[in-house]
Amino acid sequence: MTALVYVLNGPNLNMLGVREPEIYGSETLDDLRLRTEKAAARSGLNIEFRQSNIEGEIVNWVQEARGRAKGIIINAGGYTHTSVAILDALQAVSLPVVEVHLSNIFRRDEFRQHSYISLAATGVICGLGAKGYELAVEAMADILNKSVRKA
Ligand code: DHK
Repeated sequence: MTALVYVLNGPNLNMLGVREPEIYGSETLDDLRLRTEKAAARSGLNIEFRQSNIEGEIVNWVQEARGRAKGIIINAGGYTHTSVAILDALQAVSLPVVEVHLSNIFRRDEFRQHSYISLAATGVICGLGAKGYELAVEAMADILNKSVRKA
């Protein structure tokens, strides 16, 4: 059976396309979803692609992934830098996690250079724009095929 992977997007990613395109690119969230779905089809994965501006909803989705999905790809947006709750949820479900960011968070404001999510992530992809989502899917397929260690 084809493995299911949750692709979770945090706050303000619904604004892609209009939001600071010089930083986040010109593709919309829908473009990103299509791109990610195509990459998943190539890698033999099924994805559930979601976005929320609400921290608790993301926590609920991470918990829901347990038992349903084989892994989680997450761009937690601004919650990356603030959310102990999302980190706790990711650690609680013990699934492989690939963290992704469109921008290179290490070339930006100092507060963006720390990620709570990274503490639960097998790997992090950032700074490669929308392509990063395709790479995250490929990486997840690899992790699931090889069952490499989760952290
Ligand atoms: C997206 C956001 O919304 C920011 O809050 C993060 C991340 C970076 C991104 O690059 O995709 O700092």
